[in-house]
Amino acid sequence: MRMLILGGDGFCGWPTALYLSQQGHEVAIVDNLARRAWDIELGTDSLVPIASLNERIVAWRELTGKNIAAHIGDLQDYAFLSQVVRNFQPDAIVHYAEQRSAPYSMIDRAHAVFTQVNNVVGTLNVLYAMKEFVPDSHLVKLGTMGEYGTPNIDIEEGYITVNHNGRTDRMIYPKMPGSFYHASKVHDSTNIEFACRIWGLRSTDLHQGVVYNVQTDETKRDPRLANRYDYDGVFGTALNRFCAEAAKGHPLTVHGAGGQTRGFIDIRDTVRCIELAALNPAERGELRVYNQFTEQWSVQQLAERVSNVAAKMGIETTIAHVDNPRVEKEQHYYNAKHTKLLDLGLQPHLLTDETIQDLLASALANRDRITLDRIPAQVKWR
Ligand code: NAD
Ligand code: USQ
Repeated sequence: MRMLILGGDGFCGWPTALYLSQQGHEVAIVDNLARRAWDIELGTDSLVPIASLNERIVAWRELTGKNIAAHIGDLQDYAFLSQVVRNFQPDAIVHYAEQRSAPYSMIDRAHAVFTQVNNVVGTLNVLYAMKEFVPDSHLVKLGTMGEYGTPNIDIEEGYITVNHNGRTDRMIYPKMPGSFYHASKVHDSTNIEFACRIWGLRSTDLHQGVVYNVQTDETKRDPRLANRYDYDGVFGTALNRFCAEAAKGHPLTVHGAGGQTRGFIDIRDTVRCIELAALNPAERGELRVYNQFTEQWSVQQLAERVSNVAAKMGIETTIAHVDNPRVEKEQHYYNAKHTKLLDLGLQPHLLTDETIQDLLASALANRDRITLDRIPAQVKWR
């Protein structure tokens, strides 16, 4: 298939581009390299050194003989985006290219506005480019489990049947996002559903949980192919962050009580889910929603898992219940369905001690690159 990876220089996008190329698909990347600029803005960097996008692509070509085209530009620039889409004629457009940090979106008004404009306008431009130049193409859009929030009922995969005053309808599952970033994904989902309904586009909205682990079979093949490893208080996410904290001798930063429960997925399953969705496209006019995670954990459970594995490796850790910078439920019901990708053939990598060990080993090897004062999560929701 011809696969256009929007955001193909990022944490999920780069390993996806390599995986799809390895599977024999024709891959092209669009990215404006904004993520690298946000590291500079925040005074942080990937824990594992990463090569430039150009060096990455050259390394892949040298190793495999396979070419990945790169187009550097912004999704908000419709002339640029529509030209790439028109020329490449993708069978599937995999859309990762958004500002994806909840804390970044909560820094202040300017960062909230930037996040929503970047994400919502970028996605609207993708929809218009599809309508204009590739109406039969399939949009594989990365949404987030955080669109649903933490309701006190089971979470379905996108839709729920509601009985109200004697009448019944299948409706979009209610949303309760936890940050202006998560809200931008809700706005995207609304626009995508509308575009599918009125223009007959096809899309799969992957409501992905928190991604953990860093490297895939492909990114491990050469240091120049290495994936980014975020550990800082703005872009670092639970589990990977706990491993970096353990390696640096920093207490594991559980926010508040630690009963916050989320869906989690290994990066090696992320890349496979994208291929499964692309190989089994939605119908014209259809918006499908798949919940893309494989296990649910509370942050306290994850901190304990990391702490136990670290102990076996001779690393002493403490778990600190820091004041929660966010406004979120710290103890709650959570039961989210996630069978649709399994039905398509996903064979999950469940969280093992070996994966935690690998993350700890990688963080230890790059321990000197961790800046202690970048670790605390300082962005407050209130
Ligand atoms: P990332 O920040 O590492 O990658 C996103 C990439 O998109 C970056 O390379 C960035 O430069 C690019 N980009 C952003 N805005 C752009 C624009 N306007 N034009 C062109 N390029 C742009 O993020 P990630 O962790 O790889 O996440 C990818 C997607 O998956 C995001 O949409 C995110 O919301 C979603 N997601 C991520 C996770 C996770 O845990 N990382 C979990 C669920 C969903
Ligand atoms: N948390 C801690 N300690 C930390 C970091 C986080 O307790 O050091 C807690 C947070 O308070 C939250 C939970 O862990 O309750 C998850 O936070 P996170 O930073 O790991 O992830 P989140 O902000 O939810 O965002 C990440 C990605 C985002 C994606 C989302 C999937 O950055 O792009 O959309 O995971 S989901 O959580 O399902 O919405």
